[in-house]
Amino acid sequence: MTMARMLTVAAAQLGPIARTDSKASVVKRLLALMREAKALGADVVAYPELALTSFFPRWYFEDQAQIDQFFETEMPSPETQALFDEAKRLSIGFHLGYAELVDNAGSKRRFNTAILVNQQAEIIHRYRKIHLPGHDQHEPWRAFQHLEKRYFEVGDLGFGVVNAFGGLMGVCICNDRRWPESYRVMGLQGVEMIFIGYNTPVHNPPAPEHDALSNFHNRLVMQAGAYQNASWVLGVAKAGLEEGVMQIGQSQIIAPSGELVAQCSTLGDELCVARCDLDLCLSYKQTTFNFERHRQPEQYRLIVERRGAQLPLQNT
Ligand code: CDV
Repeated sequence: MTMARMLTVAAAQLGPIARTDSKASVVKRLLALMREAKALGADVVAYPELALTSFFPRWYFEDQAQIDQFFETEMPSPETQALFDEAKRLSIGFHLGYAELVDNAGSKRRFNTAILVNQQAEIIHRYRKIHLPGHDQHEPWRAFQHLEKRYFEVGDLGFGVVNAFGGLMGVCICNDRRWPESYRVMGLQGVEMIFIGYNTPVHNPPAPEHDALSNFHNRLVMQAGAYQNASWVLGVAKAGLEEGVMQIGQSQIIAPSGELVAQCSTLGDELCVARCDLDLCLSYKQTTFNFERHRQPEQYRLIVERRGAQLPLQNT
């Protein structure tokens, strides 16, 4: 008989963060959510992408010093130390997204990063966002910018999976969730829970006809990713009207069956909590998605050999 492996997780959705809000004031909000998560029995609390500041890629800055104010040069940093201290005191793990500035003897690299921290407040996993959406030049015609391609480098750590919290944990960030490859690379390492923080504007300037489908697409990709890779998925939003830009909420916890088991209902600071049996992954991993038995990687070569679509030659 299979024993259940229960992990109680809380998706800690954040409401808007103003540009003038200090990191210290945001950390106070994160601490309040952490304490509430613990009181509700959570073993792990998950915060969104770039959780310490307003979503700054919406602005075009020329002054690098101004951009760098949104970044952390160390973790824990003086402002976030309190999070690590409280996590250790409460014995709760956490997932945190933030802007990471790596300074190697004067050579600076910037990443959109998320970490997993265990109940002893040790960083046990780091992921740097790979699918960076948006553009790298100022495009004034847009209602707001999306300059992730300007402010961040493509992540260099791959889609790793780590043994933590009694199971196999993975992380990807926001736009990564729209790409089946993100989930599959983790699925091929046996992932059992995937943490995904996001900042998703309702309005998509290059394709406004998609706006009405923003919440649907959010659910669609995460439910498909969970089911097709037999893994739990936690999606955590920074939501609401932030500096004039409306962002979707619907932070959610999805089972390996693809079913939604918990979801936030506001656009503010809010927890949704689920008691997740990691062993629920097994029946999918051993049957429909038994990769070893059913996958045909030789037939998928184009996925790694080709980036963009090339049309087949016409028959003449
Ligand atoms: N932060 C993001 O990666 N946002 C993108 C938006 C720009 C489409 C997303 O995929 O939600």
